[in-house]
Amino acid sequence: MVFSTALFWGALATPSFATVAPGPSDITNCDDCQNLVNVDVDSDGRVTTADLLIVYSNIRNNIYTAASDVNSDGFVNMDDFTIVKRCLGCTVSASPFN
Ligand SMILES: [Ca+2]
Ligand SMILES: [Ca+2]
Repeated sequence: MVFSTALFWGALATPSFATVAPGPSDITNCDDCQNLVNVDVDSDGRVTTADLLIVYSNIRNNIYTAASDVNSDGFVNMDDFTIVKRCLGCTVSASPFN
């Protein structure tokens, strides 16, 4: 428990964390969708409009969930939406957050 708390605060204190998060322009193919981000928001193994709608709904309602924060930058915003949009149709591993 102490160890995981330290990891959590360590991640928050790292100033470069947000700048290294992948953005929409980093997503060029399904390999990027698999390796750089966690785009399977509903964990069904595919990237569909259902994933897109979950992210969109969370943006609209100002709800943060780790699963919807597909690029893990601490925010659920249009970057996440655009990344999921670019990955539509890809088969990926399920998000570790669900
Ligand atoms: Ca999905
Ligand atoms: Ca994000």
